[in-house]
Amino acid sequence: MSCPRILVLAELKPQEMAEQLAKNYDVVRDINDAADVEMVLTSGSVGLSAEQMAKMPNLRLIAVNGVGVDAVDLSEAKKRDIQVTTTPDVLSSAVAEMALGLAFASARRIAEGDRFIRDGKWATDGKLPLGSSVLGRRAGILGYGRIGRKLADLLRGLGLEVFYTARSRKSDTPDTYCADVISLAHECELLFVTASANADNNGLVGRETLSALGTNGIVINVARGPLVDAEALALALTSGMIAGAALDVFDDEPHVPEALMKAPNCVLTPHVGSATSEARRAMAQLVLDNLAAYVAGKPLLTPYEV
Ligand code: 8YV
Repeated sequence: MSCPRILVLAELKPQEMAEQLAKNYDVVRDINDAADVEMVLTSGSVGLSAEQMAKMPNLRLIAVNGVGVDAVDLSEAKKRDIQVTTTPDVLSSAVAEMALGLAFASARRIAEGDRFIRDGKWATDGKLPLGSSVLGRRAGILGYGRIGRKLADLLRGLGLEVFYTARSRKSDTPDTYCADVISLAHECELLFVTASANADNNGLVGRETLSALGTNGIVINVARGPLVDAEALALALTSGMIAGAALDVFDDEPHVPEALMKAPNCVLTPHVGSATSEARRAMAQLVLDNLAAYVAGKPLLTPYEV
């Protein structure tokens, strides 16, 4: 029996997971050779557009190796009754610990200190400016889904007081609900962005939110670039309206605005929130399990309701 064909737009990692895929499927990488495929494997950042879907009249399943579906044209998928799967839960710890790491990197000037040494400034310029503590501060979480809640657990474990905003107040948490992002920013000094992105929350963290966060405030974004207004953020950093930022995600990856590159105390990482071998292996396994379920005509393990 021939292997089912699949268009792969984003490779599974680590390598042995890509090998498992190649063993069980006829992998196609050029969309122009994929007119007959029923399955596509993509990632949160690569996604799948309506134009791409149009090239695959038989498409039945979009398997996203990640949780963000903002780059997938969901309305087109719904219109064509194409199923979508994602990889929830298995990456939450990795993304949450990255957010925590970024908070420390910015507050304690870790990335800046590394550059300071490598640039030979320790001997000539003396000391770095003082950093600030993470422990003992008030944390705010924008987006209280799986990743936000995992992060909240970690922060509480470190003794931080945690506030959050989400579509609705949750009854099963000790954390304090804020009705909107501006009241959240008023309450906290470390503002973590973990919300999923959609057309309605573009630039949600903008000038007003940054001003509410205040001069000791630090913004940490591990969700999607457009949630934070990059121009307003660069200005807030340069003018001292806030103290720092740490960003793993950007509007137009892999391009990072010059203003953010030049902004003081702005830590930048290349969208690596889930990029640990443990998380990526678990994500890849879940992708493979969803594909196998689809091929066997069984229910998907982690369907995304479109
Ligand atoms: C992945 C992500 O890095 O899950 C997501 O939406 O952004 C990350 O976990 C991404 O899928 C890789 O492109």
